[in-house]
Amino acid sequence: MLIESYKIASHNDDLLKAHKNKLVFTASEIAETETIIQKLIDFQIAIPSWALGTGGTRFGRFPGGGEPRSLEEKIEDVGLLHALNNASGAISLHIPWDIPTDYQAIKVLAAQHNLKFDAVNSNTFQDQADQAHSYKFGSLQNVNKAVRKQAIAHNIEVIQQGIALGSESLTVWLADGSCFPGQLNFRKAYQNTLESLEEIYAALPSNWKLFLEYKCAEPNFYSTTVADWGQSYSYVKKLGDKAFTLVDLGHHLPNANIEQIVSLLLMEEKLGGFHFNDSKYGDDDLTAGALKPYQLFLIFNELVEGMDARGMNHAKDLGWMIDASHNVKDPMEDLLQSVEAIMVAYAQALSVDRKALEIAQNENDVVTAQEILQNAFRTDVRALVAEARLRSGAALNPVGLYRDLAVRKGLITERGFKTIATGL
Ligand code: PSV
Ligand code: MN
Ligand code: MN
Repeated sequence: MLIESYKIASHNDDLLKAHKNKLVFTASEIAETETIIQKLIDFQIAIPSWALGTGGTRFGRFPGGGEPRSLEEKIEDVGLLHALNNASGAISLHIPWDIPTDYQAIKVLAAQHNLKFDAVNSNTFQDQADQAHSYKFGSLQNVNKAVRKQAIAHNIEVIQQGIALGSESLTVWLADGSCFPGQLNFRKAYQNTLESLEEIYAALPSNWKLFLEYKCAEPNFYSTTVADWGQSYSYVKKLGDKAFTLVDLGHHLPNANIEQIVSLLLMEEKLGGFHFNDSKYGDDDLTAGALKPYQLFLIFNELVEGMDARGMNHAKDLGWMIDASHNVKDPMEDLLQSVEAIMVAYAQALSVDRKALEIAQNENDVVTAQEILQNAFRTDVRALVAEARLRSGAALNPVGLYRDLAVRKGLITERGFKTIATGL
């Protein structure tokens, strides 16, 4: 299924007048809107291949229809999102769920949809049918060297696959840890993990990055071997210049100050990228910005401040991705909503009066500092985000057009109602 550009153009024509009125008002409220719009046009958020199907919990799964049944169809789905918002120009593959049979054909298909291959993700948290050793008691940390070797070899194979596709980074998320006190020698688990990561790191091409995610709990419920940003930092610091910490918003203990973590990792030159989602209780993987939009804004506020302080390119120097699960919504609609929420938070952060904030901070004027941030957060920037889409040939209202064109219905007709996408 394709969304022809004339359909987008006619949708935009219908909404143009109302949009332009809002834009004029927004421009009267915010300085340098042209610079902000250009930054929004450049900003792309990768879509993970595992988020295109319905998720589930251990209590059940309620799939919608027309889900992608193959890597090709996953690429087509991301292509649809990108056509609608021009902000989802990359797909992140999970191996072995997404192994291409014909690399050249997959690359051609992705290029037809203007998509790049973002980070490749290894999987040592599940046992595959043909594997010799089980990951029941961990992978890179395992007390058994043969298991560690198998997990290392898998990661190196994922790098090879990524090279063939044109990816430039490997994301490692480990389920390793323990469920009961005494199960694990923490020091040895750390050392085994470090040695394993060193072998993987040695296989990275010179232009590649390794991202190490941390997660406070689950699937292990007593300890996780890369549990928080400090632990991830201590590994990536030892690994070398190509290794970075990856922040997944759902992987923190309650009330963690994620914006401060981001700021310090950036300062230490060890922030690699993001997995966006939102949560109330744990790794809920809900739509970005659905519950804590102010937190999302504060995170972007630190990102913009820290990246500008280091002269970094917002669009290119960090990895931006969604990592979400969709239990009750159409995954495509949810992903469009997440991208919109991320763009809004980014635009708000770009609109912060940094000079005034710095003066307020230096004068310990707490009230003014708070006013500046809250003012940026409470100013409606949606017209700027929409304008960025309009200028790049995407839809003024992506979810609205997705519904008007009955995209899901078309996918069900094409693929059938009972489809199961591979994913979390
Ligand atoms: C599990 O928590 C997880 O959601 C991690 O965040 C990874 O990024 C993802 O799975 C895919 O491996
Ligand atoms: Mn993640
Ligand atoms: Mn997660």
